[in-house]
Amino acid sequence: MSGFNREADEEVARGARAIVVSAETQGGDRRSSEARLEEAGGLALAIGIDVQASQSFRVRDRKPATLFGSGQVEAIAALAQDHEAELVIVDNALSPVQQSNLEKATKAKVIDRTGLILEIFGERAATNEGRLQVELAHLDYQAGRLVRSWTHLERQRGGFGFLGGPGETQIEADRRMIRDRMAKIRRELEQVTRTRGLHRARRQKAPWPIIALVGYTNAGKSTLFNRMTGADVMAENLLFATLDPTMRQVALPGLDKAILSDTVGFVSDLPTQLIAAFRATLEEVLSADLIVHVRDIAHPDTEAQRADVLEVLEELGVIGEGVDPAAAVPMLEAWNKLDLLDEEAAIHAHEVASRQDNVVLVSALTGEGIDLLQRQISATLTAGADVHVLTLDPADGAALAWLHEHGEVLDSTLQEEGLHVEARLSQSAYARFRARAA
Ligand SMILES: Nc1nc2c(ncn2[C@@H]2O[C@H](COP(=O)(O)OP(=O)(O)OP(=O)(O)O)[C@@H](O)[C@H]2O)c(=O)[nH]1
Ligand SMILES: [Mg+2]
Repeated sequence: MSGFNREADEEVARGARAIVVSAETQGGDRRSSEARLEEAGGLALAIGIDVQASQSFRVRDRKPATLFGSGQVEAIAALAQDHEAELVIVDNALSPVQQSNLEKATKAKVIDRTGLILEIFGERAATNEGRLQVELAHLDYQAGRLVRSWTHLERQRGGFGFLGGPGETQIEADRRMIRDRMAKIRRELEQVTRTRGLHRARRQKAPWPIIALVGYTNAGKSTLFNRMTGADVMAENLLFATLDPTMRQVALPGLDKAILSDTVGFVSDLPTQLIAAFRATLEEVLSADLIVHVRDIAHPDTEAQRADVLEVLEELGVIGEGVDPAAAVPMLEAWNKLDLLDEEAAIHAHEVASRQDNVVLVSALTGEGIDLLQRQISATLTAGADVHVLTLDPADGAALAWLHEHGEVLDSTLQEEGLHVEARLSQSAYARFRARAA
């Protein structure tokens, strides 16, 4: 990323020596502290940071000034010194005050989990849109920090009543600059989204169902995508290997044509700024006809990861309260990395999966179960497909476009009561169309 924002918040250098610490609060977590630390280490590795040591600390109540207790802060400072760390990664969310106090205590640069994830996304963003989205998220993150330290200064100044001290002027100027830049990026993003809207309109002429792969980072989405489409997108043992969505045609039994889309992985505590910035991209992907939730079934935290993914999907309004289950986008779970399970675990997984009709066990690596997954995808997409005769408002071009995108429009004639459309729709598409019209 370029621009002034980098000067305000120095870049984290590749190869920087770092330690990772986390504050473990009681009962607040779905996964073990080791697993969390390991994941944080993986995130750091994703941008080439040289992690020397990691440790988690039990924190009974979060200290507003430093998050950690004073003895713990000393221990962290000693750990940083022992390892000559120039960077301390705190795998929690830090307030600006906590961050700056910890920097003073450790004499190292301190970044929190959100900052780290933003760094990774900043480095990975390859398309113009991706770069804009990440910069927007980063600015949003910084703006929050400036606002808070500004009120903090204001309070310090107390009731003296003189305005425009040097600090305040600087921060106000920074704030204005950030606001202006954010507005500019939003406009640019709108432009990009409009252009993409055109692409989408073009695609509507060829009404193919879209299948979206979603899942936790490193679950194997890109590997599965490559396996099913014969594509060659980057698939690596690296967190957030994929950032920009990719779409490819895919051959499925009994279907003329379908589009498969690979997209950014999720992670626990995905910064809200990032979800907001990526909403446009994700929404397009998630307006799919079918979501395949790819899970790393061999990962010790597979259940926690599943819950994290569902949480993000809920935040995006794909599932959860307010979404009529009948009108929700159908979802399948692909339990991936089957090859990594030992025999006993594999038998157990098969047993559990066989009791659910929306689970398929696969190995994207060996290809096992892929044919089954493809058949299941076809079956779900065509389930209960029926020809419906619908009457549309002739002025409602969007409704007709929707039918083209999610079903097969067989005939349309303009009549007195409106536009009569004959369309073949799957059960789920029909339910979604009715929910949309209501
Ligand atoms: N053993 C095994 N490894 C797999 C399988 N599928 C994927 N992998 C490995 O898991 C790692 C991550 O795979 P990706 O396909 O990049 O995962 P992703 O979900 O696209 O990850 P992000 O793009 O980072 O969100 C790679 O090292 C893959 O080789 C599988 O079925 N078995
Ligand atoms: Mg990927």
